[in-house]
Amino acid sequence: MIQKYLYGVPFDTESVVAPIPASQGEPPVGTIKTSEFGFCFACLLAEGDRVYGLGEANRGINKRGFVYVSDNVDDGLHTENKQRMYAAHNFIVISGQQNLGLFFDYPARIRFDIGFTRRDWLEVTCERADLALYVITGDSACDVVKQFRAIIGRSYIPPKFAFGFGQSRYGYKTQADFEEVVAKHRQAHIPLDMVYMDIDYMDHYKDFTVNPENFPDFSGFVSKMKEQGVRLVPIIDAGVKEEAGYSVCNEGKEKGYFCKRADGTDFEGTVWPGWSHFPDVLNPEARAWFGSQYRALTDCGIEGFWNDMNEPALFYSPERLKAFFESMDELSRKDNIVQDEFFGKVVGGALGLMNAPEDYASFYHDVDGQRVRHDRVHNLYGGNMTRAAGEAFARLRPGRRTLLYSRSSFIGSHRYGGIWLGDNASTWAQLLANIQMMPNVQLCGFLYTGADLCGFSYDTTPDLALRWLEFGLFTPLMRNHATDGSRMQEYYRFADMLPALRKMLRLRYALLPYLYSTFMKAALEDTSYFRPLGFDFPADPDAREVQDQLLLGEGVMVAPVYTQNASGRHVYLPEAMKLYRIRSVDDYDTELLPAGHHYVRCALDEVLLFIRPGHAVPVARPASCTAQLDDTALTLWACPDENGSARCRMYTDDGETSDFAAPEHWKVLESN
Ligand code: MIG
Repeated sequence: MIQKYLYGVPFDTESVVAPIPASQGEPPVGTIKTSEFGFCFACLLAEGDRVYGLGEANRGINKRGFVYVSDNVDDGLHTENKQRMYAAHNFIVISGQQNLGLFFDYPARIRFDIGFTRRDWLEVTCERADLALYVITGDSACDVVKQFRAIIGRSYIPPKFAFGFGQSRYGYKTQADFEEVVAKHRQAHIPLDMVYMDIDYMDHYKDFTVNPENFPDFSGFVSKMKEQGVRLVPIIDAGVKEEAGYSVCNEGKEKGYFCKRADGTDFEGTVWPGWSHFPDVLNPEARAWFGSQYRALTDCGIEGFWNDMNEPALFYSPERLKAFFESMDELSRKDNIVQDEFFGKVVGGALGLMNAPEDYASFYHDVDGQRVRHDRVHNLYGGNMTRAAGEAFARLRPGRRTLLYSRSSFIGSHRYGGIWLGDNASTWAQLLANIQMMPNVQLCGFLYTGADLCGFSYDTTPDLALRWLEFGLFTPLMRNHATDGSRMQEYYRFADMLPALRKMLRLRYALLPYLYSTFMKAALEDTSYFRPLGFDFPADPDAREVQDQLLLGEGVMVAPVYTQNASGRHVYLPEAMKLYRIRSVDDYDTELLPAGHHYVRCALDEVLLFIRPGHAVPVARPASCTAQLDDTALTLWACPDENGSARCRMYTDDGETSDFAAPEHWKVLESN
C-alpha cells in the first residue's frame, strides 16, 4: 500500500508519475514535525532493521550507522567520511519485522541520519517543510521496491550496443587517438562496442561542436567507426560557453533560456569552457530548446551521449573570484598573518570558490512564470538536463533507443537515462563501493549504471584492473574510464594480464543473453537486476548481513573478489547453489555447494558465478561486438532443481527500436 502525505507547498519534481491521492492525518509510522525552520521525520529503528536505498551514496548496502546528505555535488574524492555525492535518491527501505519504504519527494538539500546520532534512531530533516512523503508498506523489501518502481515510471532502456564494452579516457583528442584505441582493441582481440569522447573532442569546450582540425569529416568518421562495430559516444557538459558568435550561447541569451541572476541578467559561472551560462532545464521551453541542440551530433550519426558537470559544477563565479582576490590583496599588504587567516581566508577561501552555496543561491529558474531560486531546487538540475536530452531523442530519433547517461540525477530522471557513479579512484575500496552501490542505485530506478572500471583517478594496477573487470562484466554499463594524467589503462596495456582480461571481456559477451534478459525483465516488470541477499532470504540472519555478494536476476549470485593478493574469499550460500569457477567461457570448473559458509578459491584470472537451483544461464559464443553476437546458438549453464530441470526466461529483440511489448520477445529455455 502507498500513502502520500503533503506538507506545505511542495515543488512539483515530477519524480512520481502515478496519480496518488493525498492521505489526511499522520503517517502510520514515525513522528513528523514541521515549522518555519523546516521538516523532520523521525522513527525508531529496531535492532535487526536494515536500511536499504539512497542509491548513489557512500558506505555499505545497509546504510545504517552514518549520515547521508542529498545535495548534489561535484566531489571526486569518495572517501568513507563523505556525506554527499552527485545524486539525490531520497528513497529508503527499512526492512525487518516490517518492510517500509519512505520516499521524500523534495528538490533541495535533505539529510538522512540513519543511526548516526543514535544507533536506534532515524531522522530525516530538510530546511523547508514543503514536500511530499510517500510511505509504502509491503510484504517484503522486494514488494516495497516493486510498488515504488511502479509509481516512478519505467526505467530508461538503452540500445543493445550499450551492453557491450566501452573504452574511455579523459585525454583522447584527435581522430587518430580514437582510431588507435579501436585498432588496438581489435588487434588484441578485445571486444569493443563504444569509444567515449571526453571534452577534448569539442571546439574549445563548446557543447555541440566538434574540433574541426581534429575531426575534418566528423560524420564520415562516425560512420567509418560504426562499420567496425564501434559507436562514438560524446560527452555534453552543462555549462554553455559565453562567446560572441557561438550560436548556442547567442540563442540561449536571446530567448532568455539561461538561468538568471536576481537582477534578470544571465548568470555566469566558470567551468571548462571558461565563463559559461547554464541552460534553465527546469523551464520546459528552455529544456526543449537545449535538447534540440543534440541534433548537431545526432545528425552526424551519433547514437549515444553522456552528460557531465550537471550538479551543476561551478569552479567559481566571477563575483566571488574577484572578492577572493581582493581579500588576498588586503592580506598581502600585512607584514604577517595569523594562522586563522591563512587557513580560513587563503586555503579555505580558495577551496570555497568551488561549488559555493552562495553561488547556488544567486541564480534563478523560470518555472511556469515563477522565479525559483536555484538552491531551492538544486537537486533537480542534472536530472533535468538528462530529461532535456531524453525528450529530445524521442523527437529526433522517434522509435529508436539512444544511449544516454548522466553524472547527476534525482529519482525521476531514471526514466530518461542511466547514470555512472562519477569520479571514483583506482583503489580496492572503490571496487567494493561499486559492488555495494549497485543494488541501492538500482532499487531507486537507475538500472543502466556502472562505475569507471579500473578506477578514474590515481594509477590503477594490473590486478585491480582484472579484479574490477571481473565484477564490471556483470554491470549493465561496462566502461573503462580514467582521468587525464593517470596511468594509461586500456586493457591492452597490461601485457601480463592481457590473456585473462581478454577472456573476461569475452565472457561478458557470452553472458549477454542472460544479462540483457535480466535487464529487460527488471525494466519491463519493475523487478531487480542486482539485489541484496536479504531481499530473497529475509528470514536468514546470515544472508541479511551479506554486504559483498549480490543476487543478479532470477537465477544468479555473484561474489566478486575485491581484496588485493587474495586468491579466494568467504562466500555465504543461503541455499545450495552450483558454482561455476570461470577462467573463460570454455574453461571453467563446477561444483555443487551446499548452503552455508564457504571459503571459495578464486585465482586472479577466475570469476565466481553461482547458479540457483532450478535456474539456467544461456551462454553465447563470444563476439567482437554486440552486432556480431549470435543469440541463437546457446549453451545452458544450469543448476537443476530436485526434479533435475532448470529454466531461464530469455528476452530477445532487435536492440534498437522501442517495441518492447511484443510477446515474441520472450521464450523459455529449459535444460533437463
Ligand atoms: O572536471 O570531462 O566525471 O568522467 O572525464 C572534470 C572530464 C570533468 C568529470 C567526469 C569525468 C570526465 C571529466 N569531468
